[in-house]
Amino acid sequence: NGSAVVTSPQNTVEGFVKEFLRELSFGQGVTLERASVNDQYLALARTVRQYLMARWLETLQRQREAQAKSVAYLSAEYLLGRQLDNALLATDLTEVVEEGLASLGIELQTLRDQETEPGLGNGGLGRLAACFVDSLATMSVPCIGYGIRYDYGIFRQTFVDGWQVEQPDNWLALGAPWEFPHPEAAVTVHFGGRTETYDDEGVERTRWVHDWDVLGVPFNYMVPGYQNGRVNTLRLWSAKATQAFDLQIFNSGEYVDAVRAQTFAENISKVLYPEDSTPQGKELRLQQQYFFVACSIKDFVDYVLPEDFDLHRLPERIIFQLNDTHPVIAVPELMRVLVDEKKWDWDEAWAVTQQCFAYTCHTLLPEALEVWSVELMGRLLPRHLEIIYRINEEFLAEVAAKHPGDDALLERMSIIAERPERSVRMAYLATVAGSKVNGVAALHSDLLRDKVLPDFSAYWPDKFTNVTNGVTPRRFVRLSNPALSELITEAVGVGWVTDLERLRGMEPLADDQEFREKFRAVKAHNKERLSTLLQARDGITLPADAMLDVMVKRLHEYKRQTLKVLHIVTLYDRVLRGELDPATMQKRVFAFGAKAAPGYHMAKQIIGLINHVGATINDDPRLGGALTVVFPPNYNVTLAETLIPAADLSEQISLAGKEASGTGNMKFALNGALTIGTDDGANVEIRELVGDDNFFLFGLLEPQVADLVAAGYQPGRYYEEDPALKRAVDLIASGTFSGGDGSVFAPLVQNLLTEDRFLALADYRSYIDAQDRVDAAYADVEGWTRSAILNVARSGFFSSDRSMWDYIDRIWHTPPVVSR
Ligand code: 26Q
Repeated sequence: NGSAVVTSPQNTVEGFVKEFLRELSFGQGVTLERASVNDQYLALARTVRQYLMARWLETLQRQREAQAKSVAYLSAEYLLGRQLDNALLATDLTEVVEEGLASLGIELQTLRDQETEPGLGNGGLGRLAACFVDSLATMSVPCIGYGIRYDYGIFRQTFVDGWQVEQPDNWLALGAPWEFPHPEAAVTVHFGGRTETYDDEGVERTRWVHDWDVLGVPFNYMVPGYQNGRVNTLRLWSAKATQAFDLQIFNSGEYVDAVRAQTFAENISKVLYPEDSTPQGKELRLQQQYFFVACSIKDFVDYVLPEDFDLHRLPERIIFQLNDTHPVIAVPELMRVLVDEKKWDWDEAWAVTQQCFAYTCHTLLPEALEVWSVELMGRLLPRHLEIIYRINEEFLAEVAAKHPGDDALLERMSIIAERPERSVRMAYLATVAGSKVNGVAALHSDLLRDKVLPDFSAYWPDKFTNVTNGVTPRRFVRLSNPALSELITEAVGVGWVTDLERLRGMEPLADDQEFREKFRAVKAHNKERLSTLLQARDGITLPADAMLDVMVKRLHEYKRQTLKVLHIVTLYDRVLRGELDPATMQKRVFAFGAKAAPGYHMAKQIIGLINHVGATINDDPRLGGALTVVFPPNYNVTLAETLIPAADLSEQISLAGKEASGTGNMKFALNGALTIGTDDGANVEIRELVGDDNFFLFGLLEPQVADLVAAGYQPGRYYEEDPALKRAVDLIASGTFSGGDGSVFAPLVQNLLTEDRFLALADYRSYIDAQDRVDAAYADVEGWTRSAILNVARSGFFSSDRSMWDYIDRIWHTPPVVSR
């Protein structure tokens, strides 16, 4: 038993201090007296991970023995957030460490704040992957997360005069104590070249004559379960130039060029693409996708499985879950391995491959569906393109046999699109290859079935299913909201951390006056904590006793940050016109957090608008501080952890039918904010669960949106017919927020009045009326608190543990491997 060689340090203050001091001297090479905060942080991280090591090795061992089926989660993004606190929680070491550090005159919080979060994702999809691997570890389900170790994660956002400016996110600069590099286990990945056929003892086969290659170096990360002795693995791949690559170029004698050429290979894992909704079809992006997927398949087949494993039984041991289409190139890659390398027949390879994949779709926007031009794919991955063509041929032949003569159907279902450019439709490939296809919220799965992939769902009705997203209660309640956690534990016991439906036990306490007071004290405490953070982080001062109204998410037109701005401007206008008295009106702080894709000009305009409106309103003495707009830059997981627990109101105002699920919406409800939201994504399920009385619904329903668009939507008519809307738009257009210069926001205004793709103007009146109801409800302190408590008590469904059970039950069939 290999695990016997590792023993954890003693789980006591003395045991911890001894190990911490050893890490400082032998790991960091410094004395306590001379150690910097970073030295202390790195030593602490290395000490804490020691406590996880025996469990990690034991988990691997146990899994090998059990020969259980594993989930291989394939995701181009993992938005992990900081690791230290999560590791302390998993090992239940927080108090020991706090005390031990204090005995050395060190504050734990100072070291927590030294950690740079790994921002290896854009937003919802990447954070979801991080929640899922947390839940699987906590549930003792075997899982390997596969992804890319980007040298640079999502950019650091700064504002210059209110406009977004991006800075590189050098998250590795101060050391990376949570990763375990394994250069000796690197795998080679090929690119380019051509294919040729050859005679293999009378059988004609194809081989790929590749042109260049790259090494994939695995970096392992621990994924600790919550106090259950289990540690799963996240394996992120980093690109290195190969020897062959070096030699080839160095031999040409151009030494300096050769060294420079190395960086070409290493560019593959250099940077995360910061787009999250309109993929640009960039070559490097396809290289990234193939790179990590090829490494992962090779890793699983050659190293994770036993040496003599019969690959015909692969579906008994693995399910590759495709996190959106980004890893779909894994499908032709597995086919290539089985057909070209293992020399299987096409049909038997296809039968196995189909059982090994399942696909999750995360979007409804047509422009977000990934396609790759045949030209590019043929140049980079010629053999994969051939395999995709063959998959398509056989699939269409099958469809044609069932629907003779329906050429239009064949054209619609073809994996290869002919227009506007011949290209591969990755979502179709995933759907054809996957054993299951799921959406991420009930409404989304319905729309996916009926609007995005209607021909496929008619063809394979049983392939389509729903798994509503969830979030991990460890990070997003237990760690991020200690005060609420204590109150919940008082009310229902400690079990809720791994069994979130137990929050239901709090329901009766919504009617308990004393409990409501405690609940309000928790909110007040969290606002205080946020206030302190924003002051230190950004020099932002939050006014006291205001409603905290929060909209945090990526900046996108479909999410409608602009609608939020129109509300703020309307309130401003009402005060200026004397319709509202700043002395008596509901005091509000509007908090925004949002990054715009660097090339998305309209999104950047909207960021500029929010900041300019904020600057004007915050400074206007006529408002007497009744309205405040704050927009701390660089919203990330770490900021979310302090911001969300302080919120009173959660803004989930996307146009109905556009937000696949949302997961921020769940985090807010679980932390006792009320939602103002449209009938979209998981909002639908949140409202059903928390009840109509505890949710502010507004806006068109999805079918109404479809009808309005079909009838020819004219935003100008709403502008003309609603005087308050007209005044709000005119204030922006006239330069009120841009020093009198109306041209600054002219493109945005013009777009709203003539196009307004996401119907902000159509939902304006309904939104404003709902906001007025929010103000009235907030004035009823006891009623509001009651609703907030009910939001918490009824949101247990949104644990990612429940999502994982649903995947296991409907898609994966991977039972937990329990401890001996
Ligand atoms: C693809 C190709 C090229 C470059 C970038 C991309 C790319 C990267 C990231 C495309 C999409 C994304 C991210 C999408 C995303 O985060 N979607 C969100 O997923 C959440 C989890 O399911 C949902 O809750 C959100 O509704 C959905 O918007």
